[in-house]
Amino acid sequence: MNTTVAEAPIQLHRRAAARPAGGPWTREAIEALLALPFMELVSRAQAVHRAHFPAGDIELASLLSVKTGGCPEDCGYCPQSVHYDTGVDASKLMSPEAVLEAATAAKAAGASRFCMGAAWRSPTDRDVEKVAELVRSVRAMGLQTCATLGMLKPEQATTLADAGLDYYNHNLDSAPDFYPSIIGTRGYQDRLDTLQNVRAAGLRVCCGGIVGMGETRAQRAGLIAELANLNPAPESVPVNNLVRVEGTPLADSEPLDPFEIVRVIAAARITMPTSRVRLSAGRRELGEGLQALCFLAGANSIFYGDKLLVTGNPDVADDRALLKRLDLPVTGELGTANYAT
Ligand code: SAM
Ligand code: DTB
Ligand code: SF4
Repeated sequence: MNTTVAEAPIQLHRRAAARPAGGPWTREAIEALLALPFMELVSRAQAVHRAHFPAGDIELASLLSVKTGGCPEDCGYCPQSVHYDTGVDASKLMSPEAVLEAATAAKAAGASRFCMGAAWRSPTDRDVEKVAELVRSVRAMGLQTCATLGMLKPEQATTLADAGLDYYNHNLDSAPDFYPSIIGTRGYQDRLDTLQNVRAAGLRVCCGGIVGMGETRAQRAGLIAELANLNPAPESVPVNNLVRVEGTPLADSEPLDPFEIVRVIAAARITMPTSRVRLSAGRRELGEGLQALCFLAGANSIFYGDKLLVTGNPDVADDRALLKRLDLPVTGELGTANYAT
C-alpha cells in the first residue's frame, strides 16, 4: 500500500517516546516527546487530556500574597528576595480580616481555590499556626485552600493538614542540574524533603516549575521527569513562564519561544495524565492565541485574579471572555459537558 507523504512522519513518530513499560519516565523519553512534530505532540496530549478530563473544565485558582517581600532566599527569578532591588517592600503577615476580604472577592468572581503565598524561607511554628487559622476561615467559605510558605517540617505540615488545608504548593522549579545556577540558599534535596513531609501529612501536592530561565530543552525534560516520577505525581502542576522582573538576575533572560511552552504543557499532560496542569505565571505575555494552544495541549487550570503575588495577571473579565469564546467550562460551574460524545 502506498504511504502518503503526510502519513509517514506521523507513523514514524508514533513509535517514539513511549514510556518505558511500567518504569519511571526518563529524561530521554521526555526529550523525545518534546522533540515530536508540534502538531503530533499537541494532538497526543489532547487525546490524553480528553481521556482523563472528559468535561474539559478549567479550574480557576486565585492567589494572594499574605506575606510579601523580605525573603532571605536568593531565588534568581524572584522579586521578593532581599538580595535584589526590585522595589518590592517587605510587609508583615496580613490580618485575617484582609485575607478573608480577598477570599470573598475571589469566590464571588468564581474561583474554586484560594492560594495563600508567603515570602518565607521556612515559616516559624507561630507563622504556621496563624496560617492554619486563615485556612480554617477560608475553607469555611466553601473554597478549596492552598498555601505556599516555603520549607515545612513534618509537624508543621500536620498542623496545616489538621486545619483542613487541601493543597500545599512547593515547586521544584527546574531540573536538578540547572537549579544551582538559579538558587544558592537551599538545595534540591531540601525541596524534595518538604514535598515528602507534605505527602506524609496527607496533603495534596501542588508542584511545578518555571520555564524560560535560560535552561536547555533537556533540562526542561529533566524537570518534567522529576515531577512525573514523584510517587504519586503532584495533583497540581503549575507551569510558570518566567516573569522577568527588573532588579532580579534573570531580568534580561532571553524570552522562550512561546511554542516551547505549549510543548512543555503537552509533555506534562502526557506524563501526568490525571494531574491538573496549571498555566501559571506569564499568561499576560503569552496572549490569547497561545493560551488557547496551551488549553488544547492539556492545561486545565489557571491563576485567576488581577494579580499573581506581586506581578500582574490578566484581568478577570478578560479571562472570563476568553474562556467563553473558547467554550471552555469553568470547574464548579459545569453546565453541559464540553466534549461531544
Ligand atoms: N517562598 C515560597 C517558596 O519559594 O516556596 C513560596 C512563594 S514562591 C514566590 C512560589 C513560586 O513562585 C516559586 O517557587 C516560583 O516557582 C514562582 N515564581 C516566583 N517568582 C517568579 C517569577 N518571576 N516568574 C515565574 N514564577 C515565579
Ligand atoms: C506558582 O507556581 N506560581 C505562583 C504560585 N505558585 C505561588 C507564583 C507566581 C509568582 C509570579 C511572580 C510574582 O508575582 O511574584
Ligand atoms: Fe523567597 Fe519563595 Fe521568592 Fe525564593 S521564590 S525568594 S523562597 S519568596
